[in-house]
Amino acid sequence: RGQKCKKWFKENLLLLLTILGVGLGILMGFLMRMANLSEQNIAYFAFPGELFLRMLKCMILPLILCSIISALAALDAKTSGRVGGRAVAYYAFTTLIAVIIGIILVVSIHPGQGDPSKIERAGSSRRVSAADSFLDLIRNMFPDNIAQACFQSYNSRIIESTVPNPAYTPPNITAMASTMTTMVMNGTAIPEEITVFVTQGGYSDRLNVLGIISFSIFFGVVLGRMGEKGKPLVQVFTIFNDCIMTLVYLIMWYSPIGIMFLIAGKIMQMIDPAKLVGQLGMYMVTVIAGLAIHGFIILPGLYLIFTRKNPFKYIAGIGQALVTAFGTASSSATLPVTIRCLEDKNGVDPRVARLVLPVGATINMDGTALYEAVASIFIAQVNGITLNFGQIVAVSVTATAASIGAAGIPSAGLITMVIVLTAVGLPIEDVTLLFAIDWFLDRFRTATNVLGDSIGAGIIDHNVRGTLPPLPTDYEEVAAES
Ligand code: DAS
Repeated sequence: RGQKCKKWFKENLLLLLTILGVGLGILMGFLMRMANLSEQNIAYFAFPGELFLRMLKCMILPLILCSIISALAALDAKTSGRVGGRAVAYYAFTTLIAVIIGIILVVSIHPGQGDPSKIERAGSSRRVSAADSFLDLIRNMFPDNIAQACFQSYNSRIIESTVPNPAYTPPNITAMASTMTTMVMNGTAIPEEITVFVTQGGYSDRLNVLGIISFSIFFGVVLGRMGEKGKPLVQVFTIFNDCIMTLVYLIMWYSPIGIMFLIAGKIMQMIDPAKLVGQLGMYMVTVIAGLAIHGFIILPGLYLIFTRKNPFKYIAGIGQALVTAFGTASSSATLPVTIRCLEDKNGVDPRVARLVLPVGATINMDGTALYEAVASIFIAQVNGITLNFGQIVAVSVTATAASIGAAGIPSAGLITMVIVLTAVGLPIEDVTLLFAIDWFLDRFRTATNVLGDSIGAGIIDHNVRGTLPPLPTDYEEVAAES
């Protein structure tokens, strides 16, 4: 019995430390609020958290490239077509269910009180200080995008500080809010510009993940069809992928510290919690209730139906990925951890995990779709507008589409929601009513997004098990090793 307990503890040590990190982060955040630090000093204080996010983001480009290419090259086109087809069908089905849950809840709970003046708008811009240049130096030692780092010279803040360029403000919500508000106020906020802002602008998420994915899919299919001639290159990508996965494992041991500071920094930044709950309490309850129904009932139910296996044991295996999603509020940054958890803990075939998860992390966002449906109908309610059935259908379709378009980065769901508001003629600037609480709700919807991707990979893995060609030997070594 003692042995069993010791083994369990050893296997879950990192998860326990990370959960402890979340708890300490919340405690530290509320304690540090009393110090009333300036926004600048909060950013300095939370710097260890920002480095954690940058380390994970640095893994995204090489990981997506190698995992998709090595997985596709290891499968014949017919099999990967089957795996891909099932993945897309699962994504469409679960995202639509999430949107319907969101709409039913927000219409029945009706959290909007019909008076926008009651809710404090967030959003103030800030100039970058010369001191940021030092932190930028460190930031550039942790490139969050290798491709970018290859060409990016050290962008000194001192030049930037005269003309604060929205693309260079650090990742805090107020900077994003001010850029967003500016774009909204002077009427330039056309959806594609917003999407461009979300995928191209922001603080480091210039990485166009969808572009990387489509390139990797085409390249992997072609490489797979080259047979023996392509083998050496397949080996290169497979070994490259193993190196990245090992780096990810090392980064994961930093997550308790990283997530502690990420959460503490956010708590120190937020406006007065009592005011938040007063103005947006029912709205938060509606969103979190919807995500909980989807995450604890629908997704495990689907897993049980399609695999006849215990869903909660499967979910326990991705605990580290869920906590990382909660801590970083970015499914893309969590992707390396998600892949690792599914391969190591849940025994998902590496070729399925590495093909399905990168695509899922980018286009399958159940939490985001549910959130955008709830938030846009909430904005209608706050403005005393009752949407008719046709508009509700428009909300569900555009919320699904916007969640596909949203990048897996913090607050992507809030920014792309402009597409939904535009579709039903709601005031776009009312997005700023939701900025103040978005950093908190984003964590729940990102964890739901990652859960949805992982459950999907588990169902597809079960579905195609036994029909895949035998695992190539170099994969076996990795599977054994990890
Ligand atoms: N933070 C996004 C993600 O990484 C989700 C969202 O903003 O809705 O999945």
